Amino acid sequence: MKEPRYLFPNDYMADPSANVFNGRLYIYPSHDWDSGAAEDDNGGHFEMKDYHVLSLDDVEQGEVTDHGQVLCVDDVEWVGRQMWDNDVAERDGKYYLIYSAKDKNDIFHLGVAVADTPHGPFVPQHDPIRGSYSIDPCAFKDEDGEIYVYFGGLWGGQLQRYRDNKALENAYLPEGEETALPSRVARMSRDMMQFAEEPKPVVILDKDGNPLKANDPHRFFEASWMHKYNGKYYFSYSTGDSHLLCYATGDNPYGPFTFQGVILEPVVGWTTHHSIVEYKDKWYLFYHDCIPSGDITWLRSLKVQRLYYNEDGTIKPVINK
Ligand code: FUB
Repeated sequence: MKEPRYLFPNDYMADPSANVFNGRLYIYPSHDWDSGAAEDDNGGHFEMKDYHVLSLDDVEQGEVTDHGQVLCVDDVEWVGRQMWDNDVAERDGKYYLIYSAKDKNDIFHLGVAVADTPHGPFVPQHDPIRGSYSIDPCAFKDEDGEIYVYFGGLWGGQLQRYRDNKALENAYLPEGEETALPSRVARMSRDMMQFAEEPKPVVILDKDGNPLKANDPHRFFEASWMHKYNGKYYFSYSTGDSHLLCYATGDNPYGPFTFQGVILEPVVGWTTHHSIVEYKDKWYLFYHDCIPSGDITWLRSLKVQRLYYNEDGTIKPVINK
């Protein structure tokens, strides 16, 4: 695979969470559309109202199956609008879709919906996960069977409204030399319906062991992803307003993680969001850009490219041609 592949030219989709279930590759994207909402710094133009599941068995040239709509805003009692990024994890033969959406007061939470197959349809819980907030869940299953959800996003993702898992009276976004706001991680309960613990900060350290600062273009903004390679934990994320995909590595799912480098330079479009997965002995980066829509930032297209590691375990930067 020499060139990146656009996966689904039939429709605009973004934020691909790629997972392998039963030997097939499934993609859980956000479903973009043109709602007519004006663009703003809080993502008011991302008015997504449903999810589709895509699957394929050959990433490089195989046919992509669209399993159709698997969950929509009207299916969920607590959701008001904006179904953003989602991901799926399997436990004991059931598939749990964890998604971010705004409640009827315009506050983001994470919800759970359950299915018997990886392609749904997914039956939603009546209420969001207790104590959940912000956006962009990544559901990571470790080799011991524990499932961890990484989440959080700045600006429209509302993470700056919380400290120590409590809502602040006034949002606070660190600036300059202050420590950057971290993503969060929580282990899921056995039944996958709740957090099994209070969410913890995902701390990213520089090579000197200091937490990344708010003015660092490599600091966390949104789009957490976790994968494991050769026993190491790779936490990757988007830097939002500096438009990079970066990664940091650690020895356990909670971190701390040490910053390693940039995976992908800015793509066409404001947002950048990805997942990394091994399928049929090859590693891939799934992401999106806005080239097909002519740089309309809320109409994004899914892409995939091979991803390679160096011998020392660092990731070779991916060139987005
Ligand atoms: O798709 C809506 C938002 O845009 C996601 O939640 C962010 O990660 C960004 O891709």
